[in-house]
Amino acid sequence: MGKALVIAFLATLLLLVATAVLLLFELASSLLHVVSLLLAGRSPHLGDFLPADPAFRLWLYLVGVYLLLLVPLSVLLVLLHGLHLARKGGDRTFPPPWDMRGRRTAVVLTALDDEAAIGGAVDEYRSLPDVGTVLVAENASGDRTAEVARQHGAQVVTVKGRGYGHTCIGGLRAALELTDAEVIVLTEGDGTFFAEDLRKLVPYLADCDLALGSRTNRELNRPGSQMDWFMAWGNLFLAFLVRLRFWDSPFLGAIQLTDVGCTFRAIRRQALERILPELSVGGMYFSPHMIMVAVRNHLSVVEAPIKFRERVGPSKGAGHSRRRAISIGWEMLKEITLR
Ligand SMILES: Nc1nc2c(ncn2[C@@H]2O[C@H](COP(=O)(O)OP(=O)(O)OP(=O)(O)O)[C@@H](O)[C@H]2O)c(=O)[nH]1
Ligand SMILES: [Mg+2]
Repeated sequence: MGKALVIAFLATLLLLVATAVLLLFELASSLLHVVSLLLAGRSPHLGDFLPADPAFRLWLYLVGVYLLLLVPLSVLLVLLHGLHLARKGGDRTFPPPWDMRGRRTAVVLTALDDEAAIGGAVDEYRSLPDVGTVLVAENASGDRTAEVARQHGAQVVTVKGRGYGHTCIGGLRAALELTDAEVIVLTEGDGTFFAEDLRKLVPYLADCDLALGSRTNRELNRPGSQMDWFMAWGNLFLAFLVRLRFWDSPFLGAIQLTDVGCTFRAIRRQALERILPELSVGGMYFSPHMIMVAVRNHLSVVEAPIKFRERVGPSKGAGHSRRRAISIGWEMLKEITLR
């Protein structure tokens, strides 16, 4: 049902936009008609201001019926159906509760040509008491990223396959293979995240499998961060689509999500072992892919706001340019809607 909900929602949005554009054209032509009447010395009537095309009037009528009758009715049915299912118990499972004290933690940092940022990032994570190993997942850097990471005490993992997603998957796999960590943290080596925010994410693992960071909280965004209005609206919109995709009436979505592109996330070892074979997206839209794989595998996923600041060094992702952000957003939209 989730897929149908997302497609119906997007189709309704498109319908609204198309109707607004058509309405503008119709109003413009009515206005021209009124001006021509005035120039001819005749006084226009109220009807002269309204769209005259009978086909367009029929269109407006049908759209009106759809929006005022069919949409509210469908929303009501979906809500009631979901509430009914929830009352019957549903198929929810909960991970066994965890005592978080002394849990061994490994941190995976993604990095590509991040020579300027990686040293500081590695130092920050290594200074945290619970963090054992810091891995830097790296592949095609043309600069000294790997060398600097090693100098600062990180273990460098050379990942096969270019791209952000391949890097995340390779780094997560290496954390399972090379360490005995019970908590695995994925984050970026570009300096945008605060290592200390692990204290906000990891404690959630006492009661859930995967704790996601969210960068869309205004109060936690530092000046110069990548999260401008466009990125914030885009992430909130796509996060809403994920909620629709995994619809749950009592909580308006099986997962409370406000950001789909935040790399900073912490996961229990057993949960990662479960989903790793299904992680397959190599590109920049890996983040929502991992969230969706987790929900499909019935992992319990919690999101928490974290701080976000300006990047050190040149961006390779959505912060690079508006065009790049739109193309990544489009890939994410397809992933959320069609997969
Ligand atoms: N190894 C590797 N790392 C990558 C690749 N693409 C991106 N990264 C890293 O993954 C992280 C995300 O890329 P960023 O350039 O920060 O993109 P972004 O987070 O969307 O945008 P900004 O933070 O604004 O720059 C960074 O740590 C990059 O260095 C890649 O192809 N290979
Ligand atoms: Mg980044």
